[in-house]
Amino acid sequence: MHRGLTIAVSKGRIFKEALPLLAEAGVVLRDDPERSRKLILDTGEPDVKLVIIRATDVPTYVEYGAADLGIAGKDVLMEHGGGGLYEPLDLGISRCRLMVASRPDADLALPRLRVATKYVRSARRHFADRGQQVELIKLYGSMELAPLVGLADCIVDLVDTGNTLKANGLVPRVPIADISSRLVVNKASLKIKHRRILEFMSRLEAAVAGRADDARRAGTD
Ligand code: PRT
Ligand code: MG
Repeated sequence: MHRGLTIAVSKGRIFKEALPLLAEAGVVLRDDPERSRKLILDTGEPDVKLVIIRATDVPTYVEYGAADLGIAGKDVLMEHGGGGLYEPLDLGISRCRLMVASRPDADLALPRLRVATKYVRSARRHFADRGQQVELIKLYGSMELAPLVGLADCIVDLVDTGNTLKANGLVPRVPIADISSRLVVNKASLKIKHRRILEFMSRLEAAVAGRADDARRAGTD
């Protein structure tokens, strides 16, 4: 583990929204991430690096200390399972909802309901909490297709605008969780690099609070 800070992020939508927050917290990228194929990006501060990985790998890197900090969706963190890392800050970005969705006429009370999802753990917990026996079918993408081809009775997936569901003749049925991106921290790093990490966290927290103020002001105008 080097002495500076390594921050793990994924390149998709979270990255786009996280960059301005990181910049406000003093972490400015020196490489253009859209153009660069580098997996380790330098920042304006010589001892702070970003590592670019798959969204679902962020909790793993941080838990094992390959990165001190990371930014990951709550959906990914719920699937990973907590305990191995700290989750001190809700960044309020990349918001969406984890939902049960289906064709409008689907009966969700069916015995042995077939549920297709990438979110097997969250789906299992949701139905178990309601005492419902379901058959979980693990998929890695394009969940919306499953009910259309008879693979499943419903899906558990992320919904933002609802456009993807609509375009495929599906409707949202039951909300499971509100999702946003979180800062996660390696437990040993927090002890060893305590001051450095707390300082970074407080700057990031201020940037997030600034956003919330802007949003509130825009809402009342
Ligand atoms: O591609 P890779 O496997 O590396 O990862 P990824 O594509 O899952 O990662 P990335 O970087 O795109 O980020 C995914 C993260 O963004 C998720 O883990 C969530 O925390 C967050 N997020 C927020 C979303 C959405 N909103 C979202 N709407 N991730 C995915 N979607 C998808 C959803 O799965 C569905 O297919 O968008 C579609 C629905 O959008 P609407 O607007 O049509 O409802
Ligand atoms: Mg993607």
